Amino acid sequence: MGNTWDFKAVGQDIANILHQPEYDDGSAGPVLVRLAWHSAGTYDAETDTGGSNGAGMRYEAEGVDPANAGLQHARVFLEPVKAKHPWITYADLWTLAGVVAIQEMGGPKIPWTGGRTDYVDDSKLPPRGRLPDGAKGADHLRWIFNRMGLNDQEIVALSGAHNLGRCHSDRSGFEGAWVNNPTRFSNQYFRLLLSLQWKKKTLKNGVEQFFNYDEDSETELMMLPTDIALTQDRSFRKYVELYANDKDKFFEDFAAAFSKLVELGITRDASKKILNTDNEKGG
Ligand code: ZEM
Repeated sequence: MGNTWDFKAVGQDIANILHQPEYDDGSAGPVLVRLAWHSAGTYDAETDTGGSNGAGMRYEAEGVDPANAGLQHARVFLEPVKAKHPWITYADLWTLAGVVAIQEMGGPKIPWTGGRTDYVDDSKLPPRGRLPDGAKGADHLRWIFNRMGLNDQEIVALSGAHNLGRCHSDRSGFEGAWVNNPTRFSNQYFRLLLSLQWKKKTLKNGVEQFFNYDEDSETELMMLPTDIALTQDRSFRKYVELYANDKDKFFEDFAAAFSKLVELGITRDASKKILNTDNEKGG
């Protein structure tokens, strides 16, 4: 590809760094998905501020926001990829990494287009507090996601990313994984939300969370208060039931919502020709 932007080659190299035997459940995938989500989820439609453009987590204000604790691991995993393809912006790299990781972990192909800039526009910087708080309920979720321009169905679909990864007490204060195989993308999260009995427990640090001891696998699985809220709110629950029963519909809706998420607030430089944006590894 020479001097063109070969996103496909980047996607391949992202796929190659996912296997991390020493880290968590053996994969960088889940934390890369969270990096992509937190880079984009600061968007505010009304003021057109925040979003993945600018890759603000490189700087202190956003980088050491407690909401982003742990995401430095994701950024470090991606450094060799950036070093090999220095032309790619961090904003593109982080969002593409999420898309590639989801696909490599068995999830849907997500449409993704490059062209985000790393230019930090001070007038577009998001204040802290724009990402959701797992200790809260349905009203909070709507408040946060409606601000981005996302609706009930998209909130539930995107929450299905909790099929992946785990909570770390030194990052969020919560602990445990949502599903037994947290490096495999599926609709298991929705099925467990409905099929298991979730009991509220207060952790030593005072944080309230829901747990279920799974006899089959002899592991303890967990849900955040916001996850449980999806089953208690009538409008949200309709989609939880839909996705628990129809994996293909979940994959389709998740791909559309995630694609929309990583496009929030993006303006592309029309003077630059974006070549090979059809990311075949991830999108
Ligand atoms: Zn999460 N998420 N999230 N999320 N998330 C965590 C972990 C992961 C919420 C939340 O408070 C938390 C979305 C939505 C929401 C992922 C993806 C996506 C953790 C644990 C918390 C507390 C962090 C830790 O301790 O390391 C809340 C309240 C959400 C509102 C609905 C959306 C949307 C996501 C992507 C589409 C992923 C992949 C993880 C696992 C990270 C890891 O390191 O394993």
